[in-house]
Amino acid sequence: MTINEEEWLRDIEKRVSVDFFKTLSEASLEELHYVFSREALGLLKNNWTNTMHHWNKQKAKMAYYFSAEFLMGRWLSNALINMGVYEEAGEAAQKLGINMNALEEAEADAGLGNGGLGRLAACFLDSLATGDYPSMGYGIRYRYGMFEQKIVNGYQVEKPDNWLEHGDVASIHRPDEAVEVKFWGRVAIEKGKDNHNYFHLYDYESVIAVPYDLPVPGYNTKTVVTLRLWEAVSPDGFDLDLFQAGEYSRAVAKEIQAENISRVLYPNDNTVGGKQLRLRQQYFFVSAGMTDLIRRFKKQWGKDFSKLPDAVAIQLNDTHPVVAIPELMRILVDEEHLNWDSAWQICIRTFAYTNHTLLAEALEKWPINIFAPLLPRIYQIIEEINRRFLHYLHQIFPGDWQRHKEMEIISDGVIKMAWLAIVGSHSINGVAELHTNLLKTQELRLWYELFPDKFNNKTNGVTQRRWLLKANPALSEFITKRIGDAWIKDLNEISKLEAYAEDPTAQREFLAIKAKDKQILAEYIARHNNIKINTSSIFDVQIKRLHEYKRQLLNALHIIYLYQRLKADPNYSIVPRTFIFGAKAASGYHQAKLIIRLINAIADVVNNDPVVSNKIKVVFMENYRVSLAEKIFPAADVSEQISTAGYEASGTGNMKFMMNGAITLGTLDGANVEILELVGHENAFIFGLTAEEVNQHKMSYNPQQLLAHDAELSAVVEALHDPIFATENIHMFEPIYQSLLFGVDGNPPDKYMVLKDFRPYLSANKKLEQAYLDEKKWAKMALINIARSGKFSSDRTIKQYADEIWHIKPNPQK
Ligand code: T68
Repeated sequence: MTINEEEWLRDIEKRVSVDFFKTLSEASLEELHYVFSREALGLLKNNWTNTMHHWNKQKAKMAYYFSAEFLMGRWLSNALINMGVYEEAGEAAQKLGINMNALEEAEADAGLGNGGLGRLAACFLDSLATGDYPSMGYGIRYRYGMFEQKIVNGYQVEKPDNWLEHGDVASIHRPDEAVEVKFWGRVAIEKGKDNHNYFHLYDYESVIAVPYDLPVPGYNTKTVVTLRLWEAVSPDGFDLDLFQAGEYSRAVAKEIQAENISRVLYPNDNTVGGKQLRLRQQYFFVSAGMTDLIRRFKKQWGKDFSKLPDAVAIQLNDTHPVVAIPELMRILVDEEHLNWDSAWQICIRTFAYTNHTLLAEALEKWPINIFAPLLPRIYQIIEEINRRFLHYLHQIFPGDWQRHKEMEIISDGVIKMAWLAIVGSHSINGVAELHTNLLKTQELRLWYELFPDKFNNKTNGVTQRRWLLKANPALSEFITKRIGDAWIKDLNEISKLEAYAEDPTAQREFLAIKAKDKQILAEYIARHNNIKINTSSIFDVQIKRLHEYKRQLLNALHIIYLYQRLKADPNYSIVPRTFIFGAKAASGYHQAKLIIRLINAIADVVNNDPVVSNKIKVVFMENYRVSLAEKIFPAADVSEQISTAGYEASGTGNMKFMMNGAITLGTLDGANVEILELVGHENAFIFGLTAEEVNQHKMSYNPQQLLAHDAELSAVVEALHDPIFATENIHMFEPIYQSLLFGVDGNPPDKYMVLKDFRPYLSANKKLEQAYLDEKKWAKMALINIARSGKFSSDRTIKQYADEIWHIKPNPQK
């Protein structure tokens, strides 16, 4: 693809005039960014429409990715890169006196996701498009995405994320494709002429789902995949009569209630709240998506629904979209009049489910008293699925009542969405080898015994186009100069870089690039945090959601330890290090928020103490998000992946660090295990309990005993009461102290074994420091990490989903 510069510039000027009544010089950066984006949209328009036409005409089997979250980040530069016109667009911008970087910075992130799960969905779309796979994403167009985080006096404060403030830069509003979604109401049964019972809903409330389509262009291909996000609107606006009567609030109440559905993203990762609005969100986008895809199916295949599993594969991203299973049953049985058994077989063959967590608090269980009134017919269908499933269980395991009880989809007043997902799908996958094995042997053991063939692993991946090519242009050039650019579409190619791991020139050049990337980040930190950092220090980075199981606390305690050592002995030798954190805590997660406060307290002390501040610095980066991540990964030397083994399903940040030449300091958890398998202990710093050991220690572990034998560690923990950190009052960090020593909220003391892993973490840190001192050795390690990161491309992951679960093939336009 190319840009006709003259035309492009003329169009831009015209758009500025038509859309904003301004001249180029009057337009703001946001406005210019908007017109640039619409111009880019124009550029891919034909490829986009042709992609869908092509697949429709070919009746290609489609994969639909249903996800409550798509953490897309910025659109423009990524789209331009994939379209192959990034440079040209940059030159055109230059002609207008605009810097492409500034233009990029004017774009708000589409932060429609919490963390790993949402970002995985975004990487998958990039890989689907690049791999020419017939596919689409369905989700929710949240009016407000992941909250904006401010740090005020060391505390996290949340602000609404008004990401659409300057317009929706990249999507197309499609009211012509709107569909109706029904809530509440009652179920009527009617006898048909054929003497069958037919069900329908009456007295329901309608909400209209209006799609916004976001194009995701593949890299160096004509394929453009659509992400269809639904917005909720009221079917009949507001109540004019009430308005006339001056009852303004009541007049708009219905409208607001409808719009509330897509108002805001729930900011919890790895926990569920069980709020009715959340369920409304789930059914809303699922029902809209199902109606949409059935409509498309019928255009191609008419009413031959036996063809559905050959035409459609649906991937359920965690349990959030699992109501899709009873929703398809409702469509097939109630609307299309299939008999239950054929409909059920179609369902199973169509659906596949991905599990993203082993945390009990993240497993969705909907109370019947919330679910049944809101979705009465769907509830009936789940009851029927459950009834038939129990019947089946009785046949397979007669008399095994305990097992039946544990596997019931509805029990103890709740609906277990994961159980429904397993029963209604033909594939259940975990997201890393270890995670899948733990699912099989622990969390879902009974299910694995019942349906061994349904279980499979799909180790996560990330798109190298955003996380290496776009985020780290200098390193990308370094790689391409040596091995060509095939790695951009096939990351296995990157293994060729290993030939340069011991090449002195390559090592020197790599270190120079890293130094430059660190310099860029240091300047950002100087501007935003007003902290001056030493760019030759180790950049040690932990960026991810704040969660106790991810153990930012372990990292923080280590810094306290270093501080105490340095204070006690200013000559204590350590390699200068900058500890960089970025993390949002769910707004209701007090313990996590307090850990942010603690990190900031440590930063205040350490950064302002002349005795230590030339050796260690601590930086908490505000408002961690995709676009900020793109600035941090390239500058990292060390990748902190220190979750308690068995808790992090996979992790994907670990992979982004690896591609950017940072060394993993991590536990044997999630995909770290697979990174270690590839690079070996000589190229990673691995420490701590294994998942198995964590399990063994659960019963016997006593942190108080441990502290009694470790004066240094004890002093570190006591620092939580030290007024030098606890500046507001000495009890401000008491909940952290309590949770470590006594356990809070019914949890055992130090549930995540922070103290148990402290000493091993310390040793790993020492080793790491030593390795860093040897520049050549470090460069070699980094180059080996990059060269062996091929497995962690989401292109590989998507190919496995396509081949092994969806049975779809690449289908590019000619
Ligand atoms: C993450 N899960 C896993 N959940 O924690 C991570 N949860 O190990 C894995 O790499 C990643 O998924 C991709 O597989 C999440 O991010 C959520 O964000 C979430 C959101 C809502 C409710 C529950």
